[in-house]
Amino acid sequence: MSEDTSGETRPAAPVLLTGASGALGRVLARELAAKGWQLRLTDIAPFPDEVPAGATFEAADLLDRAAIARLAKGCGAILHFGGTSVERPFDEVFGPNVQGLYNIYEAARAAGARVVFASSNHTIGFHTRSTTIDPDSPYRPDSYYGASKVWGEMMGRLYWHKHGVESVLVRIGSCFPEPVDARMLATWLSYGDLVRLCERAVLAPQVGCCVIWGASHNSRMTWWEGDARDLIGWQPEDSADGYAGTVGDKTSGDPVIEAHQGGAYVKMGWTRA
Ligand code: 15L
Repeated sequence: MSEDTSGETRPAAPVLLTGASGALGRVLARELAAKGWQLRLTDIAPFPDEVPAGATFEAADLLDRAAIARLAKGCGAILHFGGTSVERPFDEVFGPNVQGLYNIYEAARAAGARVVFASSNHTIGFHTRSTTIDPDSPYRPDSYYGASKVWGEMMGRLYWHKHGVESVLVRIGSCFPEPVDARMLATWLSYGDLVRLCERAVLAPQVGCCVIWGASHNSRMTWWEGDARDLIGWQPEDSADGYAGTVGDKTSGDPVIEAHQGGAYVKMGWTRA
């Protein structure tokens, strides 16, 4: 769907942003609207900011299939940031992150839209920190939340092979204003790098169904390699390295947490001896 062959920085068609009222959604809404993008914002929660110029907001539940299809109609891309974004009891994850994904992909198929999916490092959280993995390494979800993101990635693959719906599956590390602990010296994704990543994921000419590791240019980011950043034309510009002096000693003290890429999520609900 890209329009970037002539250097365009705006998609020709509107872009649907789900999860617009969440922390990352609000950043994307503000920054992409400022670039002149036509945004359709949606979330189950009210949008807490002033709706930016060129954008509209409509509250919708991801489980409302008809509403999601209507919102996606005429869009060239869906930035899917909606759903449960942390570990929760299974029943709270299942609806938005499993059934909701079906509604998103059906809406994308009907609209002929590309999906940029906010996946997570918790799809692979049980890989150890001494291992370097690539997008073809086995899934090792560390939580119901992580397993739901695996399902989202599987839907992306299914809809690409069966229906030709393109997806950029962004395995976000830790996207916060700044790193707050030692793990984030590896996993941190700055807001600026997130916005530029989403921009390229929407504008890149052809993406098929590809995976991007959502982390900034952190010299300790040695756990993840071999993604599709060259295909979409994205390189991170920020780095967590400058925070090493302030957060480098902030660890949990738990050897299981510190051994695994997913950090604290691996110990949530843990019952293993
Ligand atoms: C995520 O996927 C979560 O959405 C976020 O709240 C953090 O926990 C992040 O992963 C992380 O691993 O730091």
